[in-house]
Amino acid sequence: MLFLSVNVLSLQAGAPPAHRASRHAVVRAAAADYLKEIEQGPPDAILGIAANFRASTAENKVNVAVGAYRTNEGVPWVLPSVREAEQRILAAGKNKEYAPIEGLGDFVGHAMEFAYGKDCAALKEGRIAAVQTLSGTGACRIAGEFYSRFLPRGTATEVYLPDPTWGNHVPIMGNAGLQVKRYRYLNRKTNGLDIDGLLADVEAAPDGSVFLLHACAHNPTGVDPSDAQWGAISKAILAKGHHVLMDCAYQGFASGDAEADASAIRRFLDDGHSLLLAQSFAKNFGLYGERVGTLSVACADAAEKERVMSQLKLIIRPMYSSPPIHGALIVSEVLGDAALSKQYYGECASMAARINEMRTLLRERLEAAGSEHDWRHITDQIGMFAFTGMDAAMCDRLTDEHNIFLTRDGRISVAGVNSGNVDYIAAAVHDVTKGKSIGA
Ligand code: PLA
Repeated sequence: MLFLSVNVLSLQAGAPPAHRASRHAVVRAAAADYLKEIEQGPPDAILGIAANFRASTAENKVNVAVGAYRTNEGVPWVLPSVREAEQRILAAGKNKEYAPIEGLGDFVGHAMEFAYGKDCAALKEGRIAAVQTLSGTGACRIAGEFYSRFLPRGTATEVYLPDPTWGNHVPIMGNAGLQVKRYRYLNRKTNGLDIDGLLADVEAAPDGSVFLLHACAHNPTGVDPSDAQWGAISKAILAKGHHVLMDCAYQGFASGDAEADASAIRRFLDDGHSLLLAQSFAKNFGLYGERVGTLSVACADAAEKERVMSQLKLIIRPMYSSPPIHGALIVSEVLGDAALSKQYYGECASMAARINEMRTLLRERLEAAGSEHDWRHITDQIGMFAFTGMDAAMCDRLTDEHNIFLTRDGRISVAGVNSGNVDYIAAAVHDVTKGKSIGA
């Protein structure tokens, strides 16, 4: 088989002598023996389902797996402000030079003001170290690497992730060499925050552990702490000398207002935490495939910031040298222009509003379909997802029998629901959940 394909290739490539092609095939087969031992790995819990959706030929298939915004017509949306910025970048005839290791300075500056606020004292004092990253995933990965190199306990440091959390957090932190632990987050009976469990776990963790917190619109639960609860969490973490990694992948999607959604970040900075922030522009700017984000570190002063910056660059350079520029130019253009920025905030709010309408509609249609479950959590939760309480068997039935593709933890990306498919989804969810208990 190997010989055959090599020979076919060599014929296509202008037929080099057959004996040379065969010799290459033999050499490759021997040298590549180790590849035969490689086991098939499992598909990704989220992106693997997106691949199954693409592969499905069912006409009525529905994708509510990945957190990617869709219009009410069910198609991806490039924000008009983003389109406008792209036109301007094209018209300006920008070159394609490498960005510096730490990314484009203008972009990083705007991104920091977006997260911490234009009036942020720490920014004005020049004590926030910040680098452009390969979106939120890249930011989390560099944060993990930074912790494992520089925290006093290094790779022995425990990093506590909420239970549940975005599935990729676990291997990201594990691959950085840290000890992955969990803290209680969702009370599955009430579908609310398990604040007592959370605070007890903060208290029980070894001093100086890392706590990863979702800045807003928690994925997958859609349950965020209240203001008072954030206050209690902040106090408890400070008392134990823990470090905080805020993962901010949905700023603007919780309330529709990116400023309001930054309140936990700003509170934690003001409270004086040992704080890292992983910021993504994938969802709120619709720049998924552009891979644009930042990692920032709150430092004591400008000199400390310089030292931290030097080390972040030493982590990045051997990994991927420098980040891509296109998405960063777009964000910079939008946030650097008052009118375009205002337009952007409106567009972001419209995405959040459509998702909220779909929450209401989905709950209504479930009730109209005759479901006797209490679906209030669908409208209580915020952000991109509904954490429905369906178990893996129910999710499998939704996919196998109804061609509705979702993650097996019962999470529905509400951004994929629209007025054209909501009745179908509601009827199918009712079908797989009737007579069974959900949640808990
Ligand atoms: N952090 C959280 C909490 C996320 O939910 C996601 C994306 C990221 C970081 C990383 O996003 P980025 O690298 O694209 O900036 N979660 C998605 C996609 C939307 C995914 O799994 O990659 C999800 O469907 O959960």
